[in-house]
Amino acid sequence: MAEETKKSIDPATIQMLEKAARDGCRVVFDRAESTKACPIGAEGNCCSICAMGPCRVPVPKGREETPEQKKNRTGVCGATAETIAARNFARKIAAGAAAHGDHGRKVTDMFIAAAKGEAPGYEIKDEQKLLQLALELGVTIGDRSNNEIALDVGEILRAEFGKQEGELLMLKRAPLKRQELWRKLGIAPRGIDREIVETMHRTHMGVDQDYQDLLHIGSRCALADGWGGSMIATELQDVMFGTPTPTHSQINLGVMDKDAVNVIIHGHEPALAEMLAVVSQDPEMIEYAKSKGASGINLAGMCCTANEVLMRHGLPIAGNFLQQELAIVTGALEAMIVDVQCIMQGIVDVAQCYHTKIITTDARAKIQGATHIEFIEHDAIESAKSILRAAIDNFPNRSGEVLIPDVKADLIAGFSHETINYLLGGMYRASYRPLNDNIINGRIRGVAGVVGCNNARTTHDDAHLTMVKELIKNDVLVIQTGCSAMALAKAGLMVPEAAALYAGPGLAEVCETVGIPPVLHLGACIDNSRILMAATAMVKEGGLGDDISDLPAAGAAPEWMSEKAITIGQYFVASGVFTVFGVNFPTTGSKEVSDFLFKDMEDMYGGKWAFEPDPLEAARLMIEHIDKKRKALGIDKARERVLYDMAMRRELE
Ligand code: NFS
Repeated sequence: MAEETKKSIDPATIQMLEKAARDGCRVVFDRAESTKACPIGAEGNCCSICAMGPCRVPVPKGREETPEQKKNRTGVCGATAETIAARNFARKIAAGAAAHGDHGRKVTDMFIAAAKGEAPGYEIKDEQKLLQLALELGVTIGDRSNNEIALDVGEILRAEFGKQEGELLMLKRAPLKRQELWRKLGIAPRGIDREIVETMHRTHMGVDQDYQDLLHIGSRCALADGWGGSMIATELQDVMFGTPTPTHSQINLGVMDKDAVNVIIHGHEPALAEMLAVVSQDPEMIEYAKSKGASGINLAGMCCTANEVLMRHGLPIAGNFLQQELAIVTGALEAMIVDVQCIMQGIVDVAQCYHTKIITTDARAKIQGATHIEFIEHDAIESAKSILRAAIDNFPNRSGEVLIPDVKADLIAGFSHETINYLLGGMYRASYRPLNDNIINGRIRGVAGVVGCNNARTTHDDAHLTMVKELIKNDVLVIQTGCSAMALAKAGLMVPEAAALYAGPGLAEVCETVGIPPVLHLGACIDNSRILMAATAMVKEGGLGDDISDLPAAGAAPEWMSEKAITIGQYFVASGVFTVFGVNFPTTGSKEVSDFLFKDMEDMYGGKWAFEPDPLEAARLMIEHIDKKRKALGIDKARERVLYDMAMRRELE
């Protein structure tokens, strides 16, 4: 038991780890013990991009290196430790941007198909957002139909992926000063695919071998994700599936139902999940489930697909990244339906210990040993039904012990940046003014975006929870996405009542007045683009400087693991945000590269990286940064003076 508690702070996870051990089933936590991380690779000191290597160039431990020794510490081609670390880092950025970008492209394709009437079942749900996008992109509205407008919008945005020159259209959303800075530094991305390809080319053997230059073009590639691929995905998903509004749901393995056909949809792209949400309500499908002896169909999400359907349908979440195998360990999961990203190959092995069917549905992501039933968007309803039928057919195959942890928490999610606007200002005067005012008067000290994954090399959920509690205790409003949001939701911090329990007095007062939790769930990881938009809205509202880098704000991914997280971190930094990562950092093997990321970038971008595995210390760094920005804005004194007299309370209300 003591061992298990080191692995996770989540009681549902601990209970399932014990069951997995009893059932003789190996899960990710076991593999993390038996497979040690390579310390040289972890620090960025291993180059495997050509067949003369892999070359390992670790810093000698415990002795001072002479200049001569350092000079000789290179790969066979002569690449220095700096080049190797920077090249590895830039490649991670390219991979993350490719993952988000390809998600965005798929959404764009579907959006166009829906506009042409070639994807029955999908339609324009948010007309207002469509029209706003059309205005922004210069698409004629007139008396044209929504589908005609959507077709133009979709085609303009699809062209962003293959664009060869100029700059991405959505860069214009950023504060003017930021746009000018990107142009001046030569990092305004041209086309999404172009930046990814160029980064892959430059990091090929024998091309760009200047670490500063490599990190710089890494920024351009990352910006093509944040203000490109991810932002396009978020925008078009909102138009097609609806812009999220606050919705109540539940989270953790306890949302599974032992009497029903349990189906988990896991991955990232919402197209199939949206359809499953619809067809799982279909009386014909429910009858079919009953004919197999089940009480009905229970659909839940996992990882970012979960966030997508939670935000828009209030569908429950079974868990975050490190819980994917544990849902199978319950013995009550009929099918895990996956699409792309963050799907551990280990689920197939774990499923062999139980009756669960692993169903891959995307042509881009097949797994040996899984059943592949491709989801056809053009015939979405029938296609989703056939996938669901396969899950239902598996219900009678349950065998062995069924144990669903009786652990779940309530949460309120669905805080798109439009919703935050509306909630704060009200329908007739929607604006970020109240947020800015409360930051200026010091009730809210600043804003922190805490995002990212779980990582089996550190206690599951612990760093997320510790960091966020510390931030809100210090009156920092926390906005979240991804698996980090799920960690906080599981711990009960995403309900309005959490403000009184955990937030500092200023933040609690604002949350109670508006009726929001102190920790706001903004969606999936691609929805980090919503954080960029929220930050921009704060700048444009006025009173907090004229660039994102002026805001009393910070970002963090305390349990990151995926390459996408590095891309997100880099576009936060290049957008002017101080960003702290935990667990480990892939350049610590090169002092020069780390110094460049942790120090010099601030002079260039106004934002920089930091690495701090201790979540309390990391929170302290973020608060220190927020206070530094408050001081620069001249609003540091306001915080000291905050006393809540009746007039101020009335003004708040
Ligand atoms: Ni983000 Fe979402 Fe989770 Fe990490 Fe994976 S699910 S896109 S990468 S693990 S937060």
